[in-house]
This record gives sequence, structure tokens and C-alpha cells, in this order.
Amino acid sequence: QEYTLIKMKLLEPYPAKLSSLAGKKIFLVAATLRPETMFGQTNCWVHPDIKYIAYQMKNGEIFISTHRAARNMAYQEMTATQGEIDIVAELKGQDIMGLPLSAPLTCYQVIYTLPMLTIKEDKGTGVVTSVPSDSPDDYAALCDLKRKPLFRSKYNVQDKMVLPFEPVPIIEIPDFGNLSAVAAYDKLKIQSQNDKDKLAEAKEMVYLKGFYEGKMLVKGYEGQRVQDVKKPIQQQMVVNGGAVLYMEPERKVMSRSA
Ligand code: ZZB
Repeated sequence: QEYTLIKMKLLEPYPAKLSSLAGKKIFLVAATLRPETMFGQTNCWVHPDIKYIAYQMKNGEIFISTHRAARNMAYQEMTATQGEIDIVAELKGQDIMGLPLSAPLTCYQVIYTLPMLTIKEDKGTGVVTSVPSDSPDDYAALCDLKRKPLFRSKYNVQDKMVLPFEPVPIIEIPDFGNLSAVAAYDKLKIQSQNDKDKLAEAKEMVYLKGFYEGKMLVKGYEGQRVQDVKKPIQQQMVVNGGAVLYMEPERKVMSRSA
């Protein structure tokens, strides 16, 4: 399985646990199969209780992900020594909550790390980029945070990190309009990020139809089909240093909500 790793740059000043890394470039890295949706990123998800590590890549940059993902990268010639991870910090998700990031392609200049409780530790990097316009899981988790001040304060998330961020229309899908995840969420009357079965159904609904019939709305790609722009947009980000390719060994269960 080939993922695009989206490099979300941590803005200084760094939090306590990373303060010794001042001056170094640090990225939270999110694995996605949907590089063409990066125009609609509104935030980055981390799980408050998952363990993450910060480690040095061969070009000197620092990446943050689960240990499992770091080990995969160490076998993909991304670290200095094959198979070895140069760990510079051990973190819990909560240590990196509410941090400002700069992410490629999105119209929001600064986006924040926010809590998502359905993140799977054994998939991708454990860091997930959020596109609430096109991902029902992301829209549901964002709605949960927007509606519940207590949920925000529990994880030390400030209003300004959540409330100004709205789904961005980036892809038009017949029958679903230009915010397909919102349409599916409303249609199935989804209540929260824990509505597993309905979210799986919503994802199914928008995924296939989006891939085959979705048309881009964003500047430079207007009217083009999703399946035709995936590669060029991935390439554009790789060339500009906003993304790298990342392989995940095949596993039986690859579904986010199964
Ligand atoms: C951006 C994005 C935009 C995503 C979208 C989806 C959608 P799949 O297809 O089941 O393999 N993801 C990645 N890692 C994790 C994790 N550890 N825990 C939970 N979710 C994770 O799922 C791949 C997608 O699951 C990835 O692509 C990522 O969200 C999320 F418009 O990134 B995606 C209809 C889906 N739309």
C-alpha cells in the first residue's frame, strides 16, 4: 500500500517536550491515500493517549509518528542507517495537542493538532490529516469538538483552534454536492465520531463515487476528475517538499472504521 506522507510543519516556539529541538525543522507526518484533498485540510488529528516518537531523518529533519511507522521508514531509506531510528523525544499525543502547524496546499495559513479518539495505532503514522469536506470521520470529529466546550477543555484545546475552521469545498460529486462528507453525515444523521457503522457507510458512499465521478473545484485543477489529478497533486507536493512517499506492508484489515 503506497501512502502519501503529508509533512505538517510544527511552528516555533516548540512545546516543553520538544524545546531542546529549537531551530530544527519538525514535522508531524500524516499518511493519506487522498493527496488531492489536501486543499481542504482544516486541522491535524492525534490521539491523546497514543505514544508517538520524534526522530531524526537522514536529511536532518525531525518527524513525529508512531514507533511502528518510524520503523517502516527506517527500512525505506529515510533514516541515516538502514533499520535504525534516531529517537530524539518520546511523547504522548496529549503532549503535542493544540500545536500550530503549517500544512501544504490548504487555504488555512495555520492549522492545529486536535484530539481524535478513533485513531488507530496500527495504521499509517497515527497522525491523521483532517479534511472534513470529504472525510465523514473528520467532519464528525470536528463537529464533536465544535459542539462540546467540555471536550475542548478536557484536552486543552482553545476555541480559536477549532471554531474558525469550516469545511472547504474542493470536490464536486453528483448527488452529494461540494461538501460530500457533510451531505453524507446529514443524510445518515450521524451523531458523533463514535457512530462506527454509520461512518463506515458514509465513507463507502462518498469514496467510490468521489473517485469515479468527483470533479475538482480548486484553482489550477478546475473540472478535472479526481482519479486524474491524484498523481500530479502528489507529485507537486513531493517536488515542493510538502510530502514524501511511504509504503505500508499489506495487512488484512485496512479500513479506518472497521
Ligand atoms: C485525508 C483524507 C481525505 C482521508 C478524505 C480520507 C478521505 P483507508 O482508505 O481505510 O485505508 N487514516 C490514516 N491513518 C489513520 C489512522 N491511524 N487511524 C484512523 N484513520 C486514519 O483509510 C485511509 C484514510 O484513513 C486516510 O486518508 C486518513 O484519512 C485516514 F477525503 O486522509 B484520509 C472518504 C474518505 N475520505
